[in-house]
Formats: sequence, structure tokens, C-alpha cells
Amino acid sequence: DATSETPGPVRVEESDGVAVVTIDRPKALNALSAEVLTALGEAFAALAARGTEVRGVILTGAGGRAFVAGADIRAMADLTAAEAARLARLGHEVAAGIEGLGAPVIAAVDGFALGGGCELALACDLIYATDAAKFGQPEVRLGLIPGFGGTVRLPRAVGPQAARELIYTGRTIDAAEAERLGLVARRFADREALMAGARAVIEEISANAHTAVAIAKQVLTAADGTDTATASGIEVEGFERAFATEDHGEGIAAFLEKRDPSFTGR
Ligand code: CO8
Repeated sequence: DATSETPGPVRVEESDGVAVVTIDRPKALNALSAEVLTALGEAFAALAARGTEVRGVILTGAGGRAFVAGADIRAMADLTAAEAARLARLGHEVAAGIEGLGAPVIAAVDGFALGGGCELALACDLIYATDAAKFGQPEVRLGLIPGFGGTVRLPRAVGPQAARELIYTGRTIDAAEAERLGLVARRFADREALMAGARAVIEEISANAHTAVAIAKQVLTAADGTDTATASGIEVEGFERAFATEDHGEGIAAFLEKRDPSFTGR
């Protein structure tokens, strides 16, 4: 098992092809400063460069109180509107890095996922949470609106009605309600069970053809928000690419020969 560590507010630890990316600024409840966002972007770029060696990523927060309590409010106090917009764009670049990674990324949320923290979780493939998780988009309480994808991805996750209610009220909801709304895919009793559950689903996914999963992720991401005809076209194009892989040949052969497939990622 390889373990690599990057210095700074974001740690990356890897074992058995599963990378755990930890935002480690517990004194500020892991708030997203420019430094954190830059480090996150770099961490996901480094993981992308490793290709199929990375089977899956778990994104989480250190300290036991928060996933991420939002953008760094203290740092934002000194910004001009144009500088704040640059920070928001940096956030969107991080989201694009998460969505562009071939392997699945699971947000493991224990404690607060507020504002930019909820938005960061929404950029991941799946949100898993402990019973102690809390979600919300409190920006309007600060005279702001979500700036890191909340108006885009939250309605897609929970539907326009629940999203408008959350964004207009700034209300914080608990993990059970987040699960009911479809924001959280799975809920766990505590952090240990959360991390084990996230790792288990990555194991389950990585028994499948890596390239097929990567293409499915690309198609789901690219087709999101497009009309039926466009989405269907994107799906067929992805289906054709999957059909042309060696792993598809192997999957068919294994089925016909009544054996387990041995996928190579090609
Ligand atoms: N930014 C900076 N510091 C923070 C943040 C934050 N978002 N949240 C908490 N902290 C700090 C507190 O200032 C405090 O520091 P200190 O001990 O030095 O005073 C420490 O973390 C602990 O926090 P609290 O004492 O407040 O802990 P409580 O248990 O009393 O409350 C809460 C926890 C409810 C989470 C509370 O801290 C809170 O409301 N935090 C702010 C939540 C929020 O409003 N988030 C949204 C921010 S706006 C946003 O995210 C916009 C994103 C848009 C684009 C940006 C691009 C990425």
C-alpha cells in the first residue's frame, strides 16, 4: 500500500488504490480559503494524472465537527466583489477536476457541510453522511447567494422546490432530512462506519470495468441538464466508446465462458 502526503491544508492518503483526500483546517471548520481550494485542485489533478491506479476517492474533513463550513468568511471580508468572483471560479475549477476524474469520488460528510461545503459535496459522485451531518446553503444570511454551484447542482439533486426552499431560507437540515430529499445517498451511525461504507462501495465499483465506469461518469456529467435528444446522443456516443474497449470483449468472453472477468482498464 502506498501512502503519499502533501503538506498544507489538504492531505492525501492512499491505500490499495483508494485515495482519502482530507481538508485539514479544523480550527476554521475546514472553511474554503483560496489556499484550500488551490490545494484541492492540485490534489485532484495529481490523482487524475495517475490514471486507472486510482480506483476511487473519498473526500472528507478533519476534526470531527465539519466536512466544510463554507467559504472562508474571515478571508472573504477583505475581498472586492471581483476578487470574490475569482474565488468562486476557482471553486468551479475544483468541481470540474472532481467531475473530470475517471474514478468515482465520494463525499464523506461528518458534521457541517454548509455553503461552499454543501456545494463541494454536490460536485462529488455520491454523498455519504453520518447521522451528525448538517447541510445548508446559508449564503442569503450573509447577503450572498451560492457561488460554487449551489444554484446549479442542488436543484438537480433535490428538485427545484426543495432547492429554492433551502437557498431562500438558508435553513440547515439534518442528515435524515438530507437523505429523504435525495441529497445524501447513504447514512451511517458514526465516522468509522461512514469511512468503511465509502471504501466498501469503491471496492464494489472497482470490481467492474474501470473504463466503463469512467465513461458512465463522463456521460452522466456531460448530459446533466441537457435536453433529452442531446443527452441521448451523449449516451450513445459513450456506449459506442465502451463497446470498443478490450474490457467489453473480456466481459462478454467471461460471461460466455462462465468465469469471472479480468479487466485491464483498456
Ligand atoms: N469561515 C471562516 N471561519 C469559520 C467558518 C467559515 N465559513 N465557519 C466557522 N468558522 C470558524 C469560526 O469563526 C470559529 O473560529 P474562532 O474559534 O477563531 O472564532 C471556528 O470556526 C468554530 O466555529 P464556531 O465557533 O462558529 O462554532 P459553532 O459550533 O458555534 O457554530 C457553525 C458552527 C454553525 C457552522 C458556524 O460556525 C457557522 O455558522 N459558520 C458559517 C457557516 C456559513 O455561513 N457558511 C457559508 C459561507 S458563504 C459560502 O460558503 C459561499 C460560497 C460561495 C463561493 C465561494 C467559493 C468557494
